Amino acid sequence: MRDRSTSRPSTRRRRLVPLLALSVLALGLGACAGDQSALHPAGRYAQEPHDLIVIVGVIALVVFVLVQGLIIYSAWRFRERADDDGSLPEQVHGNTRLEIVWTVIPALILAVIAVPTVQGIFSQMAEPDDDYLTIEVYGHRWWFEYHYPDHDIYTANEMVIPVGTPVRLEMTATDPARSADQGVIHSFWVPRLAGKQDLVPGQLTYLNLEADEPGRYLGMCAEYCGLSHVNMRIRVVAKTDAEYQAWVEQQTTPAEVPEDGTLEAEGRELFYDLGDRMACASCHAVWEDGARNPNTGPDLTHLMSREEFAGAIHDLNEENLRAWLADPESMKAMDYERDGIGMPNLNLTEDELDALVAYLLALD
Ligand code: HEC
Ligand SMILES: [Cu+2]
Repeated sequence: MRDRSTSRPSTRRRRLVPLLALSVLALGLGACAGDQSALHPAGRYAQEPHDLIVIVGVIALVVFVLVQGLIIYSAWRFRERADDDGSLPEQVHGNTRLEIVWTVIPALILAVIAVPTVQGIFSQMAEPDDDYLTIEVYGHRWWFEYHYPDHDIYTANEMVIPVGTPVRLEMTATDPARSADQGVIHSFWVPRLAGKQDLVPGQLTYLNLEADEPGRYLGMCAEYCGLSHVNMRIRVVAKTDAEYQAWVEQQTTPAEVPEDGTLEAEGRELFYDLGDRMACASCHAVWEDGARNPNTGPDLTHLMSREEFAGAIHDLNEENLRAWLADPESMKAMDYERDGIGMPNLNLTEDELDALVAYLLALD
């Protein structure tokens, strides 16, 4: 009786181990196949790191099989036998030729891998040969801002690009002159479109990307940058040439000023003046005329042309917008009082919320 009760759980545990290992493997492989996988490249700049992963993976597999095979073979070949006389196998100390061989082979492997690796690093950053589009990328705590110098478009969270055109990103972290955010290092990573590159305060870094097919490509900040690092996502929206031209047209058109007497017009007034509270316009630009300038927060001129907001973590709809304005910190981890970073709670009344939400929803 006693024996059975003690042996049972351990057998069960032994059965659980391979099951657990299998589920971990399945989870891991599942992650590799997803929308955000470097193993599923969607353009030439993602193809390079992908091919490198394959080359290194194959070499690693060969080394793994060889070494493990030798270990298993030795364990089996020199196993204890019933007719052992108890004497030890012949003991040897060192083998110069063998040691040179197993030092030279890895060195050669590394030298061979270094060639495509170094080439790849440079091609991710070098000026593309064909005509390309330049986009300036600013990493803020905790959202990405995009500026298109050719059209003077400012936008946030979603980077819109034309398919089949190389895009050259000129990246840096927050300009301290613009924000209380003194700038920390972020990293831009959209696995299906390119390699990964840091955004460094006070310095420009470069990264090329390109999408072969229209679609939405997911990415994220890949360098720990504080409280809401995990809420700092990237969406690259690749459009056909015609769609992209239409987008440029829309973005280079100033925002419409709502008609007097409407709820939207009331919202617009509040946007510029909230009495003794900080006005929205002290951090956000809605471009109506004159020069287009960036501000501390995301540009809202064509807010509703985007699908997501707040670091691309929330769907952009009326309900979420209202919740955001009512209490931003309930929607995204940040502490404006303490850090001066992010969006403060402006204690808006229900009426103010109605008007501001109506105004924002009209910014398309
Ligand atoms: C002190 C500066 C500040 C003030 C004042 C402020 N905001 Fe913001 N707001 C921000 C910052 C910073 C973000 C980006 C937060 C993030 O995503 O982490 C933001 C995000 C937003 C967003 C989401 C935009 C996007 O694309 O992600 C909206 C909409 C918005 N604010 C509207 C308003 C309105 C309306 C007001 C006035 C009632 C207001 N804000 C007042 C700083 C401010
Ligand atoms: Cu970041």
